[in-house]
Amino acid sequence: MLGGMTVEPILFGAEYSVYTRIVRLTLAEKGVAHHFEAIDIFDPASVPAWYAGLHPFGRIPAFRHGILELFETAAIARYVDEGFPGPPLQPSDPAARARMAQIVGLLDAYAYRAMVWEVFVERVRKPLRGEASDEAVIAAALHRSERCCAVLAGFLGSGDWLAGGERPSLADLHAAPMFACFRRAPEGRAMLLRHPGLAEWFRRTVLRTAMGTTRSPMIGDDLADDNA
Ligand SMILES: N[C@@H](CCC(=O)N[C@@H](CS)C(=O)NCC(=O)O)C(=O)O
Repeated sequence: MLGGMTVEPILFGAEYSVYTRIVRLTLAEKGVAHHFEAIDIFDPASVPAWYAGLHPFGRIPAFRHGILELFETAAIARYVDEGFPGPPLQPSDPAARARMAQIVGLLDAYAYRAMVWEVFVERVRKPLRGEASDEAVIAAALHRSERCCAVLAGFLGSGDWLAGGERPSLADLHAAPMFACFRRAPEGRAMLLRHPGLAEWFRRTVLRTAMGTTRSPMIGDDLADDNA
């Protein structure tokens, strides 16, 4: 364990949160015992004042391990992988590792807002709240989501995992919670059907990683609507 820190880490976040789920998945895949402290970032009145000291940008998740405090999911996931025993979640080959980092970067920069907020939230969550979906936002986001799917399908090729190799990596764990939301929208499911390799990757990831034990209350069973 890095720095000889033997205390259990604490993850601050919410079970409904895509980014919190990425860290929960990473901790589960590594088998790291930890504490979970709920922070409902979308109910600002419930967020304790001290949380601003942990995450100066007011997002979730945040992470504490002994004296180390971290925010930004990709950094937390890398620390969990490198700082704890358990199966390695990053390729050792430099090129594959760079591809993994590239995928994590593109998911953050180009996929999350389009696939989660502008497709899933617009199409699925807003109607549940009695609000109208903004069709123009969805249409533009589907265009950007298609680019993400095409690029990821290209990286996947005929392999099992996004960064290549025989095992899931942090790239798969970063992508899966975003796709779990995206495919809740009919347009997201239809897009995945047009990228069958990616659809099969999602199914494989759900079945062969800790997706089942880190379910989001917004999603439930990630494969429930497989035939819908
Ligand atoms: N760059 C951050 C993004 C985290 C993020 O956007 N988290 C969402 C929840 S999944 C959040 O806190 N949203 C609150 C808000 O946008 O006000 C990371 O990698 O951790």
